[in-house]
Amino acid sequence: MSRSYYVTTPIYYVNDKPHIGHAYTTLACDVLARFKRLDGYDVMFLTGTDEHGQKVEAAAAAAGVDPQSFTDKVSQNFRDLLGVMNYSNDDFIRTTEQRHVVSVQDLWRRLKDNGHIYLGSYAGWYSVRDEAFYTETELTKGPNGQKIAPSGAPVEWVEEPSYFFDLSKWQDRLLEFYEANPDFIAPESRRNEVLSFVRGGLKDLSVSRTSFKWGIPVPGDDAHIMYVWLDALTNYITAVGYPDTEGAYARWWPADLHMVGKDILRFHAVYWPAFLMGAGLAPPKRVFAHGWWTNEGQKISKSLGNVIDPLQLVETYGLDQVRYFLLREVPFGNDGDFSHKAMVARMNSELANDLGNLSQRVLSMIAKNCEAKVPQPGALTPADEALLEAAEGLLDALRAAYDAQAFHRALDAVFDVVGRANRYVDEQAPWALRKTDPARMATVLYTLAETIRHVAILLQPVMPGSCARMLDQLALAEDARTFDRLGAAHRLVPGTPLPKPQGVFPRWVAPEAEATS
Ligand code: ME8
Repeated sequence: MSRSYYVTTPIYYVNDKPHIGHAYTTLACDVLARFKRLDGYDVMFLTGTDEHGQKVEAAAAAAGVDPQSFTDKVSQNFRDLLGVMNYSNDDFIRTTEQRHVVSVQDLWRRLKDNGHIYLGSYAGWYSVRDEAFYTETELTKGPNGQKIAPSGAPVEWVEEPSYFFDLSKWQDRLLEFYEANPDFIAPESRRNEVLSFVRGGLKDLSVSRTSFKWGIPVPGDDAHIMYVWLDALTNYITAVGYPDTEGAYARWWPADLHMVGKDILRFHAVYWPAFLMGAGLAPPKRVFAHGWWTNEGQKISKSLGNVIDPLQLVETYGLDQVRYFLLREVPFGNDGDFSHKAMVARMNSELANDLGNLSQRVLSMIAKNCEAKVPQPGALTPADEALLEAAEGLLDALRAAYDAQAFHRALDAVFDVVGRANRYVDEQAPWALRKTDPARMATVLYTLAETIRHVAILLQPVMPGSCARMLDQLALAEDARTFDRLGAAHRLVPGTPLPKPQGVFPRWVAPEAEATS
């Protein structure tokens, strides 16, 4: 059986439309899924929507519709985004689906049977916006003196009967688990935050609510609705067939990676492994918490009216330009700022000038001077060999970078080779060789075409559409674009006819400039 890779996004609340932050997390997973597929893995890439809980119930009430119709409608916006962003997910889970209700209730029963759930009553602070409980000491004072959660969200006092999960008993087992699995939480700084949170002691967790109805009932006690995070986290096993623990579950679980934003790390790195271990199931292999996007330096929020709509970004700058920018602009894990200026700078300098021009120049010279066929190379010089070696060495560097979720490092490595190729064009000056040494010109152009083949194959996960067009122009068959075709053994075949070259990465043109030109 081939190697498998199971990657998940958070499932997004359907209280509102998707924005750049949601698009970002799913993009990162899409790139990993595509990279692994091209590298010969069987991949399961899951995303979906989190449709229960008080926050969604309140949003439906505010919209004046029943929660089910409301979630049907808003969830559709997230499914539409998949097409807009060219995501390659294998499944889309909604927590209102029957398969999920069955799965969550089964997990509950296991936890109950194993003695980890007991009935009590909760009196404390709750934030509907975060769907999280807070202790008094975690709260701070807001601008009007009211209590607020660390996230800035308002909190309310809640007192009601509640079932509890015995989280307080899991401190040592969790710490042992983190110790034994040093790669479980990334990046390192986030891992340290989780470790110190757990070392500080854990309180039992309220896992049911009685004050609203929109959720999955507790088996055997309908007055209680399951805490939305217990419901939501379980999606990751529902999608691989749980409660059936053979078949798909045995194939995919434990997940290789849960990708999340830093806001929800605690749920994934503390509660989720404890629930799973409590139910006798294996915890996931890794949780990566990425950073936060701001818009032109400002926090993104509905009240500021600066929410970035991914569809609008794509319409303005182009899909692959946006995909590239989001993963290139900041080291993955750090916070990032979206600005028009930064977007245009990367689009014009790196994509249009460095990569687009390289390909366009080389292919035009081949079209003009080599009868529009892959040129026939002669003996390679050390300069040719150095460039080819750099291109052929990329795969190993990229594997390491992607396994560490270091998207920026992967892109840096590829663009380093693009830079070398551009310098090589200038040094070798194939246009001058046309008259003086056409055989040498053919070798130089061949070396460049082969470098472009590597670059375009390796950039497919990030810019699938544009790279497909680049590879079409090298007349590379669809089934010759996987990573096992990289390297010297599968070089371009001299004499292969090439189509007419076309630009792949347009420069940004301001709308007014376009109108007057
Ligand atoms: O938390 N920058 O759903 P959610 C970067 N339903 N990423 C951002 C972002 C920003 N400004 N804003 C949002 C939930 N995100 C739960 C998850 S999982 C079992 C349940 C991304 O709709 C980021 O991935 O509030 C963050 O973790 C997620 O959206 C929160 O989405």
